[in-house]
Amino acid sequence: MPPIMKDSAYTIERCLSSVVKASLKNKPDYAAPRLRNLSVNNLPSAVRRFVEKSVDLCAPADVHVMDGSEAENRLIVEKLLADGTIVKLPKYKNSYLTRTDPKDVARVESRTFISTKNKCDAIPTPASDKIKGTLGNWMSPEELERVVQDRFPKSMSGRTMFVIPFSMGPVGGPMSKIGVQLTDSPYVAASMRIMTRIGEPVLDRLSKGEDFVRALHSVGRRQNMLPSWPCDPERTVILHKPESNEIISYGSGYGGNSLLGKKCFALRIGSTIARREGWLAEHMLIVGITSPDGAKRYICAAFPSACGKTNLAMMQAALPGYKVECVGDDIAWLKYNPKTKMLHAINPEAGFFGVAPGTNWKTNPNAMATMESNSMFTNVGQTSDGGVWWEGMEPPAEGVTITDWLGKPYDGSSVAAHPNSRFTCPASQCPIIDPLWEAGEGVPISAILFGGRRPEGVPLVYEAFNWEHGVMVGAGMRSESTAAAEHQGKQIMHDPFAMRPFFGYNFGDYLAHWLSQESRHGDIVLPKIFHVNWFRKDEQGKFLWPGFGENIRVLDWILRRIDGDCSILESTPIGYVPKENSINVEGLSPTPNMKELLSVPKKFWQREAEAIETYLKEQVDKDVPEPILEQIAKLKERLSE
Ligand code: GTP
Ligand code: SPV
Ligand code: MN
Repeated sequence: MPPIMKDSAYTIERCLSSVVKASLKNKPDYAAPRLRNLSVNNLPSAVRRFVEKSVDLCAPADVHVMDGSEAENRLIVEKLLADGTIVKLPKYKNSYLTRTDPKDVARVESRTFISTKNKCDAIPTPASDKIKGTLGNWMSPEELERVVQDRFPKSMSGRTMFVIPFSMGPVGGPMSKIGVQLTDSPYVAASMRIMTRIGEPVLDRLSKGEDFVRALHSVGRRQNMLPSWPCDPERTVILHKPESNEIISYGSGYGGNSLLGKKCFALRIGSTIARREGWLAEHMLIVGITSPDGAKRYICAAFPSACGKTNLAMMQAALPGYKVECVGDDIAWLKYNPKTKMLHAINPEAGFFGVAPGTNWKTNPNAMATMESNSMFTNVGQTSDGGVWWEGMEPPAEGVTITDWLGKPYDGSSVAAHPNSRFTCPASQCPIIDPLWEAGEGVPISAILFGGRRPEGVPLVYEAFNWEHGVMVGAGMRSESTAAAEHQGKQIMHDPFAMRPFFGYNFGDYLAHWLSQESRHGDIVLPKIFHVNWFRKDEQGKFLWPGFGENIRVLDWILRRIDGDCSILESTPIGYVPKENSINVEGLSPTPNMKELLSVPKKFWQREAEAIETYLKEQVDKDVPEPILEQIAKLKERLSE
């Protein structure tokens, strides 16, 4: 047993308060707020064993069990300020700015692994040895052990280990799941408090014996480390063991690499649990739309990273009479509900970790209002009047100067904010948060949208002929790469279901699981499936569609389709597209070129169908379900007529 566990008087109060006091050497009279005593010794035994084992391995200076309280958060913030990790932003209430190490700014797909006994359970086997698999990385359990032993021993020395009991989904909800994250990053501890539900209510569930996902995180250390942002980018690894519901992440403090409830739990481990239990864990926003006649429908949309989920989820509808309300902006857990016979979705998260650049009072006023207080900004520019600034935001007031994300004076020669800079803020602060956003049983889903950044060939919207065809549309998704991960340039990449970086198991099996939703529940009313593209460009490289709040015009067409209006359709080889003049463009100036936006160029689509087929055959080979290949064959046939 590690020595610190033997000390039965070892409590949260002594620990975090003294850590903070030690960091505030220049404020000797600092009085730390009083905290409840949550002792490691009183943790439910399974949690305690996990903590003890990890303390043994990582050798932190002390351990702090988080209760999630306001007083506790104040202490963590004090520590972050004293360490120089964050600075206060006096322009907003209780908000802070972090500058990371410039080498730790995005998710690292290449260093993310799924570890299973059999490789084929985790990733598909490409058709030949010469083809490099692009649908995830596998690691053997033995190799994983070596990687862990190479990085974690004493990785937390001198630091506090935070024990974060957290719930994905409302605490105790029928679709919710629990995790315990151990981390040596107070920035991660503070961010997890915004992004998930943490603390005592979750401990209560744990003490009733509820199972939990074990998530171990250390930022590690390297030479010449920034004291304010420790990390180890050269040795970063994000490991998942779906067979034992474990996540082990080393070397990065950034986003999905370190906020382990998000991509690691809610998507990678989540998708494997979902498969076992018969539901779906997806990279999707959830939004409620009320049309002028008062009918309210919920839809989900899967777009790849930095392709518009947050913006659609919080859209300020430009058409009068429409009301949009937000349930979630990044992840949806969907499950058949026997009462409604529909798929119901919950947002497992409690906060938004949104792309900052491009966000402003015109494009996304609701996001701007959400982050006016209690928010953490990461790698954005800082203004001399105590606020933030990024590319695309309204210009700062006369005389205000900007410091860029690297801490240097901004002179316009480079960017002020890193392209993947983010805001972290509580979802509850969103002015259009849906009244049912915390409903344990989720909201009924009438449509699923797929989409991506497609400068060419892909219409503004089209509808799949049926569920099987829709699953093929999801499988065939492609999009321009963005700054959300480490890919260079703007290549059009395959990103099936916007899940390529997030599959927890073999994509072939994932497709079979999606297809099985139709037969699994005989009476299921499946959502209609659509594909949208806000990013088609003209010959000058300008977006053809105004996007943002004007996207309601496309949603309006989709809602009419959900209502069964067949008079607004035109059948094309790729699916149903809107009939001429069936999308309301009234009041748009300039009038968009709808003919171009809705066109389905045959040559382009013949190449596209070929590319999708080649991709699936090369990458997934024998694991592609037969119905998907049949759907592609039918598509090719329709395109040759
Ligand atoms: P992740 O958080 O990485 O998953 O991204 P996301 O899918 O939530 O994307 P987000 O809504 O944050 O948008 C990413 C970028 O695309 C931002 O710079 C937006 O301003 C821009 N964007 C979003 N919607 C639209 C749109 O309808 N049209 C155009 N032209 N740009 C958009
Ligand atoms: C994404 O990349 O899809 C994100 C950001 O939402 S991260 O949490 O870093 O994965
Ligand atoms: Mn995302």
